[in-house]
Amino acid sequence: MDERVFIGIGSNLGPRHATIHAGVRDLDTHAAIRVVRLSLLIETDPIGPPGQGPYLNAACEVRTSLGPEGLLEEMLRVERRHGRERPHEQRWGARTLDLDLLEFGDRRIEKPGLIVPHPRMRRREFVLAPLRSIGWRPA
Ligand code: A4P
Ligand code: MG
Repeated sequence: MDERVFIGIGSNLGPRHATIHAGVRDLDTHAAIRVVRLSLLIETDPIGPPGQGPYLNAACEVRTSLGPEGLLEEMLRVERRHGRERPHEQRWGARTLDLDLLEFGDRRIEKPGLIVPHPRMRRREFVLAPLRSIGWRPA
């Protein structure tokens, strides 16, 4: 369980608080994932297409013995379990639960389905504000 990982969390559909807490609990329930810190849940204005409600954003720090692909797979599974439906969505549209892999140790990954560190996190206040609340800022 030695890789230090940060995950960005967002929700702007349904019971946002409950969904975020349940999603984090689901991650922690996995035998190879341990959530060590959860940030404040911060309300933010939506960036993207008009007509969506405000987001709750958060971030968590986890330790895992999974590789990056294995962890992403589990994150996508948790999103689906909480009602995330991708085929109907427009880019940056409303979603029940979004889990983004922000950093995975000091690894740099650029594959079609996985880019780490997350390319947009440094310029997004909705990612940075929760991270600040757990005392971490991207390098
Ligand atoms: N993928 C590649 N790299 C990663 C990664 N590091 N972490 C692939 C997670 N997924 C990654 O994801 C699409 C595909 O990206 C995944 O299947 C995975 O294989 P997605 O969740 O459908 O895409 P997304 O999160 O909508 O896209 P993106 O581009 O990561 O979105 P952003 O830039 O994070 O924007 N406004 C507020 N206030 N708060 C928000 O949280 N979020 C977004 C999404 C827009 N506006 C927002 C918020
Ligand atoms: Mg995402």
